[in-house]
Amino acid sequence: MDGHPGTLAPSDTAGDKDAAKRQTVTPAEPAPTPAAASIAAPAGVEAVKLASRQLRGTIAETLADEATDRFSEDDYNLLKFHGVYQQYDRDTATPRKQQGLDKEYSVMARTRVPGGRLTPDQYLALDALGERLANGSIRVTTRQTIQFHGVLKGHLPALMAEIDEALLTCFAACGDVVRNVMATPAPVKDVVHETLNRVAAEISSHFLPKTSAYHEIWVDGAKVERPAAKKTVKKRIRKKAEPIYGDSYLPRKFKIAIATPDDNSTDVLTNDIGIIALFEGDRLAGYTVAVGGGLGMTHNKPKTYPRLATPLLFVEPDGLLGVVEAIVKVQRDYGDRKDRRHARLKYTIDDRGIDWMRAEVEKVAGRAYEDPRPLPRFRVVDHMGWHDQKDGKLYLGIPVPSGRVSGALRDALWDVVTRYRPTIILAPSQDIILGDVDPEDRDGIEAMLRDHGVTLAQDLKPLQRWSLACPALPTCGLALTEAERIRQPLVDAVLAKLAARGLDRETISLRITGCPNGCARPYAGDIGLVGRMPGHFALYVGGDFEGTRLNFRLLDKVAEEEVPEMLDILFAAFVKHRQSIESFGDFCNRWGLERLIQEIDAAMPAVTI
Ligand code: SRM
Ligand code: SF4
Repeated sequence: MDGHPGTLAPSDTAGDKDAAKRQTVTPAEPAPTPAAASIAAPAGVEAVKLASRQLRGTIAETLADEATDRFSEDDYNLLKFHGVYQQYDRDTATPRKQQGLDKEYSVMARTRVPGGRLTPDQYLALDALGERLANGSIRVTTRQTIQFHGVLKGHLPALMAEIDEALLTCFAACGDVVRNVMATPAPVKDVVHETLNRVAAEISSHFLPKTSAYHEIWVDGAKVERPAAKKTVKKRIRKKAEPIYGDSYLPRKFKIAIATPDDNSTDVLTNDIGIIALFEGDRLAGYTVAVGGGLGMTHNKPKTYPRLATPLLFVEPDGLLGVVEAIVKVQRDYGDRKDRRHARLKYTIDDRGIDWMRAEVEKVAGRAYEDPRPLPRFRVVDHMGWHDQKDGKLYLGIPVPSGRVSGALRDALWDVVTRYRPTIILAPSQDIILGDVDPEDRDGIEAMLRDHGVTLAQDLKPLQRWSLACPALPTCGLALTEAERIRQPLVDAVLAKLAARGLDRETISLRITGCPNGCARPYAGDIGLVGRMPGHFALYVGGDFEGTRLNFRLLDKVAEEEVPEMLDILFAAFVKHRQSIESFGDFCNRWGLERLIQEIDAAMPAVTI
């Protein structure tokens, strides 16, 4: 589909101009009412969804067409619902262009793994697929899933079919639907943790789209001869209604996480719906449900901004699914379908008010709810290293730098999982937890990991353990800077500054992203580095480690090599002026933007702000 008359390329979101063109941007206007939405002719991605015959489009036809190595723009948009993003190698694009060659296209595929739980066989199957059909690695994401990069179009059907054989799916891992539901990763066998996991899995199943398109294309489709796929797929279409989503699905991606105040590993308030389970001892009293979290923004577009979720109501345990469904339906009907940059629930709420939201949710659910219960202070638990599972078994958190499982770490995990068969939990910190370990296997596992040269949690300083980076270059079409590939040297350089001031044992989180979309949740940590333009980052400080306060932008365009020096000015002030056991994030927040800027100006007058 070509862009409709209102389609403009955004100027500064993306490094990839093609990706920028794919985004439909229209001037911001009030969110449409359901009636208004039905009168206006759907455009852009909305029109693609509506015409897609429930997410089929021409994906099967393009798969069968061996003459092309890529999908059309319409199918690019639909593929997301199938967990697949078309990408190209950004490292080789320019040199190839200079030689008159086309880009090297491939796809990224993302699984859907509620709460990040995998069996050992599932993990081994995914690892093997990473070797055979992707770029030789798998990657743990910040929402507890596994991604494959560098999958060639011709390998995609096999990849998807084998993921299905492993009893996993990529369906609804991306797209305008409820995405992977996150839960606290600790595999502790107690009422609290088991409840969180069960609930995450129930919500995830409840919101899986009902269309049989995924099955037809990737499961049935993979069983038929490729040239016959087009005909066969057409014959097999079984139309199922989408009772929750309708034919246009949601206006935009929709994210849900669950946590307890005792462990906010999921950064629950950064989600469209953040569910905070409140226990009285072992008894689940119910949930405070918060709405309107989301981090994506665009530089220099103040109408886009990160936001933490606002507590909306309290619901008893049995009422949770009902209220979550009502919230999703309100967003389905009132979310902005004209401007995708204004289409998340956070904007619906800010445009219409939290009281409107509560009233609308109660109308859709057909009942009233209690006010949200006050929340105790949040904590974030360190799941790396060995921990007691409370059932006689142990779990081991293994740091995975930027979530990338490759090289020696990948070999080590393969050997450990094959030999000891632990359960696998993908953590929101991009790390891997081995669960259900017999205490007598502890030494053997540790020795096996050491033999492969794996760095264990006890070898790392807090900053190394608590730093995240998104993939950015070379795969992400929206990246303005590096992130994953510079994480280690950058973290080491910042750590050296901390060490020189005796601060290297401080618990400080550092989150790096290659653009302002916020995939490694940079606005919800102590320090955020957000790709601004090639080689330059915006520096954010003043958030809290527990994920309950957003940080603020201190400097706009800091050269990558100057980041440690800039932070060192703040570390020096922190050492001198911190109050009692105040954390670095709390200190920056207390001092505020102006005073911190004065400090930087005094130390380094020539800095560009
Ligand atoms: Fe993200 C788009 C990677 C978590 C906000 N994200 C992308 C894409 C698909 C780029 C694209 O649209 O072409 C990235 C693929 C890069 C690649 O090469 O793999 C991408 N996002 C990721 C992952 C893999 C980062 C990671 O380091 O693990 C995470 C996958 C999670 C998963 O398994 O589902 C990931 N993305 C997030 C998060 C964090 C979270 O959800 O907890 C956010 C911020 C929270 C939020 O949604 O507001 C996030 N991603 C975005 C946005 C901005 C959305 C917005 O409202 O403006 C985009 C761009 C978009 O949607 O237009 C985006
Ligand atoms: Fe890509 Fe990183 Fe930006 Fe996400 S934050 S869109 S992964 S560059």
